[in-house]
Amino acid sequence: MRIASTITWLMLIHGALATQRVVVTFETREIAAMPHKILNATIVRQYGRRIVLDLGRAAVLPEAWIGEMLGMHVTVELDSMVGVSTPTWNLADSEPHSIQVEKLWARTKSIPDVYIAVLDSGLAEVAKGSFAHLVPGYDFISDKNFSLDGDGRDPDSTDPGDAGPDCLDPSWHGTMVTSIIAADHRNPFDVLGIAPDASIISIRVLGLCGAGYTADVTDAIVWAVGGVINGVPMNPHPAKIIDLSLEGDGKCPSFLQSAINQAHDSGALVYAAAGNDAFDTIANIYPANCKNVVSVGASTKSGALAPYSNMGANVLAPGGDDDDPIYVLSVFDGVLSGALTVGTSMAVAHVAGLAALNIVTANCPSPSYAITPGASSGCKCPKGTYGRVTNATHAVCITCPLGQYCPAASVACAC
Ligand SMILES: [Ca+2]
Repeated sequence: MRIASTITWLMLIHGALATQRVVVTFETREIAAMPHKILNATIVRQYGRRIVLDLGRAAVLPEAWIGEMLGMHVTVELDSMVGVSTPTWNLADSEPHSIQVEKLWARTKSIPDVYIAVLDSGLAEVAKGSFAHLVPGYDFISDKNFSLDGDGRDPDSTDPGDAGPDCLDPSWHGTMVTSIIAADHRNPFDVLGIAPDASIISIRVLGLCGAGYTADVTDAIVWAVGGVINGVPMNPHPAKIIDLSLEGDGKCPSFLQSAINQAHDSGALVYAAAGNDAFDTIANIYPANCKNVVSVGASTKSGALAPYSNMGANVLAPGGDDDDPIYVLSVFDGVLSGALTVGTSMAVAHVAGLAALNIVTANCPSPSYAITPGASSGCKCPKGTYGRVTNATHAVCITCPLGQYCPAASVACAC
């Protein structure tokens, strides 16, 4: 049986890449992850139970033939569909557990005066043309051994690729996250950003293998909201929304908390990933566990907590799973491409994008945000429930599924 994400896999290859590709589905992800050798074909990527095969200029490769080559039963799908631009499951109004953003787009796609700081690995050069409103960011990576651009801090937040000896493929994480928030709808891969008319401040804090120092993240938060950082010119566009699709282990460091408090006091909304460790609590995951942060866990197409998502976040938003991942912009072989990914990082981006819409529509009482830290909104879910973003204007309290951990007071504001 094939799955809904098939369409997005197919979209992965229309556009810049002209060679023929197929998606091969195995019975388990363990089998898919095993080394496979297939004559005249290249394995492009393994994803969950699937691999993507590049067949070069081959005409048609029968399913039975590939199965025989692999020595097992597999499902093979050919790439033949092009030009699909309808919203994927995580965005569509027709999906009960998406953020249902289509109707809201008829009212606004946000405005350039809404500045969203994305603290991540930066933006790939080839992706920059796919955003309508990029304003100057900054590279806050201070350690030359992590920066991969040959120097420390500088005004260029371009992601040079974060691969290294211990991580052979660059993640393009910042590009994926930012595309969920604000990809221009005219991009060649039909990735539909949630708030494409908002302005993006891409701030680089994650380098080699997607890692970075918390102190750099801390400075970047202060800078993002217009604070002073020695040696760095002031940010002329203070952010109202901060996306922290990153996680560290332990209590919230006091220096990080101070920066978050400064952002909060400036009126900025700070969203952080619950983390992808399948823990039953975020007590030891920062910045999700910091005060004045809305922590975001990942939900699946069916509305369930995603299997990798840490529990105990303030709200859930689409992060996807192997069967129904999230469609994003990324880079393959040096060129812009559509791609599929999952994670609480992607869930955070959904909430950040929604916030950029809600600031404009003012659907909620002042401050005009649907999803605000409980301290300022007074909206909290009772014990035994958690908040879930159900559409563009509401986060509602959901009863905890049996056996799942819920924090005593999750944040959710329905308005
Ligand atoms: Ca640098």
